[in-house]
Amino acid sequence: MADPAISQRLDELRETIRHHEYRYYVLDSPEISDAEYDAFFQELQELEAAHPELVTADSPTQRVGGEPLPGFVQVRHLEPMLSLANAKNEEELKAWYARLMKLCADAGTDYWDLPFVLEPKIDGLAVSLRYEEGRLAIGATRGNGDIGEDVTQNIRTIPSVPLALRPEAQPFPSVVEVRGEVYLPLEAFARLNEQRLAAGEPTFANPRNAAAGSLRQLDPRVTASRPLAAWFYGVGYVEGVEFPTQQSVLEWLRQGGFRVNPHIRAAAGADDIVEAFRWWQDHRADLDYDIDGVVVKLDNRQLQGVLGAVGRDPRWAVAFKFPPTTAQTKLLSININVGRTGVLNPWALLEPVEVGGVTVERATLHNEEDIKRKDLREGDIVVLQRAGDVIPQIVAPLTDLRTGLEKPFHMPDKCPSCGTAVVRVPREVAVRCPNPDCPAKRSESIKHFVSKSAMDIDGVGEKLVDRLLELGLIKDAAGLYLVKPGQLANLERLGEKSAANIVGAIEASKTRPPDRVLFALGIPHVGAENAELLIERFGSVAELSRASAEEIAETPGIGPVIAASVHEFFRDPRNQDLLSRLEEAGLKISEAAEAPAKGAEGGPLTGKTFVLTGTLPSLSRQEATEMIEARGGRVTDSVSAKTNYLVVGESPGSKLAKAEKLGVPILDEEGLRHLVAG
Ligand code: JCF
Repeated sequence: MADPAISQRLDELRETIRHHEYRYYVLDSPEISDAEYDAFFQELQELEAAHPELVTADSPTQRVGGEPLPGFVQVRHLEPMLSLANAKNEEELKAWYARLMKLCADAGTDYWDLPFVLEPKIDGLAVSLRYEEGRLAIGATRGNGDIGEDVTQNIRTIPSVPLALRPEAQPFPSVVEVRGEVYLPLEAFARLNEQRLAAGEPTFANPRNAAAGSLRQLDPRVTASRPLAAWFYGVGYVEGVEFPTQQSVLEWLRQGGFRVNPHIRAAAGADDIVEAFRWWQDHRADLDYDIDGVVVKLDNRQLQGVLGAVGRDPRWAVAFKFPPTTAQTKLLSININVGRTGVLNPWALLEPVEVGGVTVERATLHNEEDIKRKDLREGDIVVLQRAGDVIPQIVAPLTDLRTGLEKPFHMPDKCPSCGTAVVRVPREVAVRCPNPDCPAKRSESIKHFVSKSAMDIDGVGEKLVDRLLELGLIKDAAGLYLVKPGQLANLERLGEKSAANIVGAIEASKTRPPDRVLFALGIPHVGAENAELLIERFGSVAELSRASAEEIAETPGIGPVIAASVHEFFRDPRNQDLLSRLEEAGLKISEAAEAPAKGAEGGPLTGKTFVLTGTLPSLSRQEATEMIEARGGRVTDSVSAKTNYLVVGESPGSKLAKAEKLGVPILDEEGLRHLVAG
């Protein structure tokens, strides 16, 4: 017989630990420190080790038990697990709603004002947990809806899953199936992939796959090492209890100790649903788990029963999906583009596919290492992802779908444009063509020169640049200024009028300020921002071209690598020649930059760099810029470590995330006004 004092202490400890696990994992509101929790847990472990006969299956120490399984056993759900029909857009949602209202009317229900429940649709794995006499008996995957796999020993390792129902779950059914979605939080997903990468193991394409891989593990110790979590949203079979509404199910789940998503809300009417959908669309990026839409459910369970299902899809619920931001397609080939600095940039030609509302047929591949790391091969089926307005990324190949005919990628050792042997830059992943006369480099340099953020020569596009090079009408950017309207008018499909316009645009570019000219030269590491800093310091391009690397490196914000790059560029006789021909053409090479606007010098914002993103409530971009510049501040386009403030309005872009990552202070319009007022 066990010592009653020991049994009592064991009960107390288990009760205490369960309570604190519930506070921590389910309510996200701990009452004690980790150390205090650990002390209780250790005491329980020691007491159980001394009295193994008193260990119970639902003891908090028993989440990981047993050895790896030889395979999964199938289990039949007591009540089938349903799925959801999709509504892909507002139109489909409204059609679903109208059909539902009609069905409700046919069923004799007053159909205006019917309450609905809206939940975020978790992009995880559906599970069903069977509790018998309040204890977790079986945890199963959805499978085909009727029969799933028994993953009980893995489900038990998820700390937020109650091993026993809390007695507050009233009424307390003798048997109940609880339905929910298991997922891997995004941060845990990122960490897991980092670890796998470091260990040379294949990475997971997305958090959903990672959660699936973690739950369908034969060794529960592996599952336990993955910080899975779960949200619960429903019940299947329930012995002897009727829940009148979905809200009452959710309330019972909360009472029973299950994690119920805090963003679940009520709605009435299609407009309400659409409004809530938009809210989630705007806020999904703030969540630490992926959601792929909103689940819309009729609240009344009796009505749900009357309406029934079509196959596995209930008529009383729908998944109102976000437009997909990922897609799968075939990687047709990996090609090389030679950039203006000679860097060989691989890019992917894809079978055209729609991602997030746009058709994509190309993706950048960054560099050779990136391709190797992801093990991308020509012919692979790949997962594409588009986040917001960003260029699509290839996330990963689907290695399961390989046929064996896929071709691994090798960086060419000769420049694809001119055939010169490429060089690997020490300590850089890049591979460069060293040939200064490489036609691809020439063409890319000129395209950069005429581009919007550089000399902004309207009408001179990529095609025209290539055509002019082909015909030998130009050799470099300076050649543009010698082109005659007559020469252009002879080109295919170019009338006299457009030829005159183009020459006019080239002519007009001569007035661009020195920092734009410097940027347009395309010196490695000299973007628009660094060009501004350099001109601020040296006054003119000519002055800068005579400076030593040390003098250049003294410029605030310019490091030795940039300084060396600038110095090297101007030492090259070809570049000196280009510079003098640009000067002859009339560009501002020796001419100093105009003094900053009156009153700005010495203003309260002198030396401060700002970046604007999103729409401000009352100031236009132009107005905000003028306000900052009038006090001596500068406004630049991209966020970097040198940015002093990010000013954020409605619908900010990726700059916000970048600023947060770099720890750049963030202001709203009011904050900006305060700062400007000093
Ligand atoms: O979050 C989910 N993935 C989710 C899936 C939420 C629900 O309320 C569901 C579901 C699948 C079927 N409800 C049903 C009936």
